[in-house]
Amino acid sequence: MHPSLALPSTDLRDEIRQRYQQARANTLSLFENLDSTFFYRQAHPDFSPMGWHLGHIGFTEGLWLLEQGAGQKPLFPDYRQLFAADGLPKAQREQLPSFTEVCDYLADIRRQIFEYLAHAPLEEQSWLWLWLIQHESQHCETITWVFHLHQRQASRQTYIAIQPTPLQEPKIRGKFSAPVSFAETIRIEGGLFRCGNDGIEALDNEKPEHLVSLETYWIDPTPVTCGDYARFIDAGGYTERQWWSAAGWAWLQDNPVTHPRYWNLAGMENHPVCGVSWFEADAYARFVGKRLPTEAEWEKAASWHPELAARQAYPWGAEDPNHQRCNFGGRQGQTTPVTQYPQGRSAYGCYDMLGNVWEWTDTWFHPYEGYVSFPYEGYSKAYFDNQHRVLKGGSWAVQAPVLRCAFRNWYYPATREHFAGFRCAYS
Ligand code: AVJ
Ligand code: FE
Repeated sequence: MHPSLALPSTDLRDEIRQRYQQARANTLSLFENLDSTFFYRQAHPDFSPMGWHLGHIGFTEGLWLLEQGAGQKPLFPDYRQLFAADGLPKAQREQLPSFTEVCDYLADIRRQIFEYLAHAPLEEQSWLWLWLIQHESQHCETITWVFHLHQRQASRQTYIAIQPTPLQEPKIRGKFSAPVSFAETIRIEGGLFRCGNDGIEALDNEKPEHLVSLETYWIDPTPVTCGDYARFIDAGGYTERQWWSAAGWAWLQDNPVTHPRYWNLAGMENHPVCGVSWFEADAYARFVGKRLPTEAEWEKAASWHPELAARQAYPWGAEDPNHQRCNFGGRQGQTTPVTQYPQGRSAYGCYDMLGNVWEWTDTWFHPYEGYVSFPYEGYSKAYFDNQHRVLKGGSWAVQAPVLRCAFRNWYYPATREHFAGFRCAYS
């Protein structure tokens, strides 16, 4: 995995510097021509203002590399309370310095970080440098959806109905609650599968690698599309109790939604559904007589190469993500049709396993046996509470450093503001 990181140490320092610069350029591009109310204001009570995320990215680098790593005194003690993750409640994060001031703060920290990089003990520390770039990448994605929430609120977009595409006959026998095409569902042979990631870039929750025993299962070649999902809506999916779990139905009564969060259908029939809670994903899967895949099932479909009998870092092999393989890095500004990237297919033939939308799985976020926290206890451990579901695969808005089959994201099942869809599986 990441063969370029196995280079001799001067090259590794250059490589890290380049990756840091690339990540920062991506981050700052999210703020170009930004409406200043978007910078300072919360778009939603659960999420911080965009400007806060920017300051927090700098603060976190300073904390781990300059304070913990280089042993320096806090550089900007006045910003600690504001930008630390455990500093202020989200509602109190609107009192921000200006964009220019935050940029100066970030640049000052970066200057010192690059001085430190010239002599930092990378032999024992490269994982921390790689952790920080993934930290920044994840906040970039949050910045992007906070931006989208603001934008949609500003333009008050509403649900527009579309014509569903004609139904195809089911090709596989079984008792299905709704007509749906199983023709292209992919069969994945059971057996022992190696899950997780012991690579240098792995976050704490990906480690250690371990064997999981899977029964033979079938998985959809693409995420569920808006066209597919429109049938669920039109068939009364949001009003019929039968498709919903008890928790899902209770959630729906408290949150009477009628379509996904990012639902604007004109011309989007072949795009993946984006902005659904886990409950909606689960209800849709029941509606078509399927279920959500477990994390291990998803990971095998994405990474296992049956002919080579080998696991791959990316669905297509070992080559780093690029724009021929998947939709990521905000380049498209939105989702793309689910079959747009044939070169990104997994060995089993699944499209869009990386990029486009995160995919909900049936698995609760839990530690693998032998889990050890880093760089701090609260990064993952605080969320091993059987209240968060695992999502896999990354969205169109994630940066390359977090795109890989083993990466694990997690949210409460009720969260639907992030760029998440799902694909279905069955046994
Ligand atoms: C893994 C995306 C849920 O954004 O809350 C960022 C990642 N943790 N800073 C989040 C994270 C600390 C986390 N998610
Ligand atoms: Fe953070």
